Amino acid sequence: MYQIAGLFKNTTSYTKSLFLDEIGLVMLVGIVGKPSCGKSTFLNALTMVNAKVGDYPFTTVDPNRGTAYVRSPCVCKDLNVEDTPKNSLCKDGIRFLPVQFLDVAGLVPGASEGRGLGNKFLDDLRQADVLIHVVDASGSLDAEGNQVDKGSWNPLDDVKFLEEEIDAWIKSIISRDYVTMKKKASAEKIEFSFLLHEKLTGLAIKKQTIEVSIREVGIIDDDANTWDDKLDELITTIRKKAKPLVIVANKIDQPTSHKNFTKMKEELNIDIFPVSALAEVFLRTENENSTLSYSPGDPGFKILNQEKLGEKKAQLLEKINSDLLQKYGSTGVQEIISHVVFNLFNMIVVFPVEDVSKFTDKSGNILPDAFLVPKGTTAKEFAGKIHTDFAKNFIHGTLAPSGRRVGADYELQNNDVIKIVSAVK
Ligand SMILES: Nc1nc2c(ncn2[C@@H]2O[C@H](COP(=O)(O)OP(=O)(O)OP(=O)(O)O)[C@@H](O)[C@H]2O)c(=O)[nH]1
Ligand SMILES: [Mg+2]
Repeated sequence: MYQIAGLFKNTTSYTKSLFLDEIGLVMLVGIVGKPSCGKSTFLNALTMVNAKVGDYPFTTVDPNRGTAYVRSPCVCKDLNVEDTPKNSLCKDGIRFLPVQFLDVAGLVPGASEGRGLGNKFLDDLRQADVLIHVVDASGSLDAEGNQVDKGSWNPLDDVKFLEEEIDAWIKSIISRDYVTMKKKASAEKIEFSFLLHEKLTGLAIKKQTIEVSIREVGIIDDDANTWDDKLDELITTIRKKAKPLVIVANKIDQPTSHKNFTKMKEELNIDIFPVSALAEVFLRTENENSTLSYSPGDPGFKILNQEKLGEKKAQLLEKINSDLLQKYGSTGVQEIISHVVFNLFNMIVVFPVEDVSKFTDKSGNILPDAFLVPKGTTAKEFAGKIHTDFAKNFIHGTLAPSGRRVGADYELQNNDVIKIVSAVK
């Protein structure tokens, strides 16, 4: 049994499945933004890893990593069993599935040409499935993260510059060999999508994403003469698909933030999430100190020990309650994980087992692993995520508790419990 107090730390109670990271079944979310916008605070709010925070630019140089958990109703309730999770946690019939977060150094204009800490941090983000752009919604920092008069900076400029900078980074990778690629394509009749996929392989960009983007912008894949004019548009299209950006309006607790948040929502016309990373860290810390009871995502808290809390913190809590929780419904941090996993990526949860009558693995653990996979994943693709040999030698899948046999093309459903039967022992 895990301890509730340890649930949201990177605790030892979270037993890692052997193959989790190796096969990329855990999503990786990169946290980006200009210096001092609150990236490390946001990581701490999600994971309580204690990354260093400072009110000066470039506090973070080397990336910080942490695990946060997305919630999903667990199948244990429907099956009426008490589970023994291994790769995730289960509390009161809710599974908490791990999602990895990476907080990197701040991004300043011109980083792709080496300014600030240059491209190093972008290279740290190569494997990220999605990027969260933390924006200082209070508008109190310039482009370099230096403090300016509160509200005097327009956060919309941050959104634009970050997109441009990531595009410039991808372009710099392509540019190195662009001329050679074109020559090769013409001489050997090789398609652009093939060459680009090879070039961008380190960024974990799928070939299909490149092919779709090429079609979308109207480039002819095997005609190098059509590439130049649309190259910038192509890079932006690929970036949007391969590294989608979620915008977080951080420091929403500040007086100048609401106006900027509304303006950003109107002008960008996309989902923007109001967040106070600092308030979330405070609430979670006090929960761990047992002065109050608070669970991430809760719309409120309950004070447990007024005396230990002290007057100053009690006043701060009152302010958090009136200016933040009552106004926005929560600190906003937990919603972002759900949004990324279930709205943006359309993930479903699948439970692989060995024994379909007991829902156990080889060691008798009940519903040990729960994996997030994209909706539309087939039984065979899922087998391949567990082990490439399982896909190659796939025979069939067996669903629990029905015992129904399913073939390679069966599309997995949310909360499917499945045994993969393959010729590999
Ligand atoms: N009011 C308020 N302050 C915040 C919030 N989040 C972060 N801060 C403050 O912003 C400052 C910078 O926070 P960091 O988390 O170090 O910012 P960063 O983006 O990681 O900065 P670099 O590592 O230098 O790029 C600190 O003083 C934080 O306390 C928030 O939600 N509200
Ligand atoms: Mg930092």
